[in-house]
Amino acid sequence: MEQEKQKPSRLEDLNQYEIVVQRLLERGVNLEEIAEITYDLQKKYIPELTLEYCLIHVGKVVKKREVQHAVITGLELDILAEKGLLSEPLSSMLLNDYGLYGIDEVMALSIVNVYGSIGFTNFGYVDKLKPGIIGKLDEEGKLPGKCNTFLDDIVGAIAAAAASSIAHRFSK
Ligand SMILES: [Ca+2]
Ligand SMILES: [Ca+2]
Repeated sequence: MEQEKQKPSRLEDLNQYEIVVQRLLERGVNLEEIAEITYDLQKKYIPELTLEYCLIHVGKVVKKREVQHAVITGLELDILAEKGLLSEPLSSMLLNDYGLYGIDEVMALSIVNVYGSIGFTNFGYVDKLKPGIIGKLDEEGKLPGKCNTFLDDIVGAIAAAAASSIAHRFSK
């Protein structure tokens, strides 16, 4: 495995990184579980891939300011929906994960977008198959009073973006 240089860029926010990791944890998701999806997406292309390497790339994705903004916004909407603090019709749409509501997927695309077109393919795959923690979040979101409408797409998008980040490094 090649060495990863850890240089901060203006696109990254390390303070907000801690907040975002904590928010995800509070919603029942840790970065390792996201890395497992990334690993599943990429292992067929890169036999020497390790879970640790996937976790590094998940971390890189979550350090990006643009990604952090999507996570913070999406999770907040899920939480407000659970607390009954949103007005209608949005409240029912989010609590019932209304099938024709696609703003959660659109927001997730803003995460995937950071890594170009491979990201979209990976996200489509994850969105369809709901592997690992995403399937769990999907089921949990169906419980009364629980809302994971934004969370499942955000997790899928981070995993897909990390897979794309890895793919870019190996496509030389
Ligand atoms: Ca949706
Ligand atoms: Ca969703």
